[in-house]
Amino acid sequence: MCPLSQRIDRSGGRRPARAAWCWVVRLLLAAAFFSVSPARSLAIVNGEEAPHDDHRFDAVGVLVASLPGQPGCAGYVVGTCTLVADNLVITASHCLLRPDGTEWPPGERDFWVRFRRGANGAVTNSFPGGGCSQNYQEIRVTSWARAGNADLAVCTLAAEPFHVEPISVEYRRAASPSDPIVVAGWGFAGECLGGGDPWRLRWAAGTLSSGPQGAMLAINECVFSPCVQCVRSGGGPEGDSFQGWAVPNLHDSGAPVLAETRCPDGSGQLRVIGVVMTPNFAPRALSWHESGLSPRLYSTTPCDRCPADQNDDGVVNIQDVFAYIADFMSGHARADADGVPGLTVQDVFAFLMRFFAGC
Ligand SMILES: [Ca+2]
Repeated sequence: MCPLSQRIDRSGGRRPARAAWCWVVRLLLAAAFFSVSPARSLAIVNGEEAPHDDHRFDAVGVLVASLPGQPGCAGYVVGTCTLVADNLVITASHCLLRPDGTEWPPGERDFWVRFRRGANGAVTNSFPGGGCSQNYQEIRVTSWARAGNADLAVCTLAAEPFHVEPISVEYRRAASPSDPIVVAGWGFAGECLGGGDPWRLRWAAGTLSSGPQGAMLAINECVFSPCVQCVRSGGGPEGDSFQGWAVPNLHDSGAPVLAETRCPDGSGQLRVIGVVMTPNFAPRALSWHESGLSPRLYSTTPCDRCPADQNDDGVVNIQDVFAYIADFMSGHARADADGVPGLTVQDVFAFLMRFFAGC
């Protein structure tokens, strides 16, 4: 047998031969461990913990339900959500519903959003369950609206969180199956549904699944049955154990599906392109705009794009004016240019001012 702890050799002589093969076995086991672990860590199932110093992930909050009148820290986790404007979070609407899919009667549940960065700037990257603490921010949801045709909801918070920058929704670029994505959520970490360590903010990189990307984003081709099984290999750049797809788990419902844009200054900008509905699918954030619901959401200009380059071809010319007119007339969210949600004539003026200002 191979002992788990090394006994100190006080004789000063050579170690017995058995100790030599023990170390070989240990080295082989260590090599096997380190060759498997990094690959597995690339999926959100067993995903990597969000770094404390990456402020972009501060906008990803844990959604908590409590009995009326009780604080969020006395409640239970129902999903994940993302701050997309000063006091608005987007999530999956089923997180806010009863298990049978109907709405809670008025006054039967309060909802709260817990952000990992406290008002003092410190980060607590885990939800402690029951018990209250001052180390993070919990803000009550005062109202919420949901899209009738998509599993999307937008919640209005009672206050704006301190030190948390919203992640803008992406309305301008259509997602393609090969796009790299990031999923960040507070769900369970295990390879089986509901298994593993819950309620630590983790992220995972991957690509969207193959196939046409309409109102729904297919975020992986793996299933929980009850553990992760992938039906075929995917196209992920990292080639991880789940074939390059981010695989959400229980309580990752409502989590953002994020596209990362490389900015001219070398930084990376995250933008919400969808919201996790199941481990396999996410409705596009654009569905909210297309549903015409209130509160409206405004999509900021990506950091790598000139605001006047409406057709995204890299140059600013008269074609962009035509493209803007077409977007405005069709009601596309790309025409929302003035920073105020919704399309009005003020957006036309805002676009023309950008156009004549150039880039
Ligand atoms: Ca252009």
